[in-house]
Amino acid sequence: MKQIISGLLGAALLAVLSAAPACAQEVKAGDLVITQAWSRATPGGAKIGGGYLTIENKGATPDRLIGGSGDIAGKIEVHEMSMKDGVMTMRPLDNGLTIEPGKTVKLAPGGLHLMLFDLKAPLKQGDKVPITLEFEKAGKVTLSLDVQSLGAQGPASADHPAGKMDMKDMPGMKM
Ligand SMILES: [Cu+2]
Repeated sequence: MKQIISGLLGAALLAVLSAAPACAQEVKAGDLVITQAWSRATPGGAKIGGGYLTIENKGATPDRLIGGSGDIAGKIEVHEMSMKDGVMTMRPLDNGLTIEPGKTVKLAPGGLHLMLFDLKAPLKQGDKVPITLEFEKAGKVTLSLDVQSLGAQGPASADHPAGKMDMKDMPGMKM
């Protein structure tokens, strides 16, 4: 399994890099414009997944992404990934993610992301997974994540490099 995934990784990364910007869906909510909402397929049995999107604030005041929900997952959190003492770690943004006026915030592998916990079913390539995001000002916004290929979800992916991060809070992430 590991060999197959690493073999696929290069091609899959290319596929994701070229496929993700092609997501044409644009969701407007108040002053916010959300585009390129996507996710990656999860291997069978995986209980967590990631979600990525781009949020532009066209208004004059800041807004904050404070949480999310969806039938697919028991819980959705906004996470930030960063290097700490040479180790990749991630943490939930307890105070939410601020989108300053005139700014665009991108959630992408290796950085900010949505974390889908307790997946009710695997994410499959080609699926459109509806989720609801909650913003402080714009309120609840429903959109769907376009699920890209499984290969990009491999253990060596930039998103959640297995073995390089502190996973004690991630019981579902034994790969
Ligand atoms: Cu995370």
